[in-house]
Amino acid sequence: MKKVCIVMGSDSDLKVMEGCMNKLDTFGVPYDVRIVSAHRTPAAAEKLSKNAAADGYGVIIAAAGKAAHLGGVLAAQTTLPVIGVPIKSSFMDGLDSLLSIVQMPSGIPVATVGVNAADNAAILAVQMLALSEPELTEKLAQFKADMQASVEAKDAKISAQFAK
Ligand code: RP5
Repeated sequence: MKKVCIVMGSDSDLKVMEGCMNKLDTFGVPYDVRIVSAHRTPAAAEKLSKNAAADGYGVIIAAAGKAAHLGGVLAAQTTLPVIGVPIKSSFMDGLDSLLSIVQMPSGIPVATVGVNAADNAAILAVQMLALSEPELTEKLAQFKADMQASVEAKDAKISAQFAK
């Protein structure tokens, strides 16, 4: 199975991105974790994205905050899909990160999830890998069924609680 490359702009993004790693673990999807910055280590960013496909990755998840150019810089130099995770920064509650990642120019998309939505980035990555891994499709179907059962149980509980 191809791996996911989780790239963070800083170790300060780690706490949020642990949610991504945990979710990938539940699906049994292999991943590597890197700290590479579009601004502080641009040569490493270029090397990572240019070699990502040959290094066995099927998708890149790029998490960054503030002027969050990491996802776009990685997407510019690989044909692999790149998923961007905007990290909630100290200013603007992450709106700066979100817009920096999502507003890519035509031709270089970054599939952007919500602010701090590390788990959704993992699920989206699993869905991409599932296109060539039937076993992951089965796990995704079970994941959705479990989620549905959980919400239905909450619905039954709350409707009984407020029944008149
Ligand atoms: C971005 O700048 C990182 O992704 C991080 O979210 C933000 C702040 O980085 P630190 O100053 O905490 O290292 O590049």
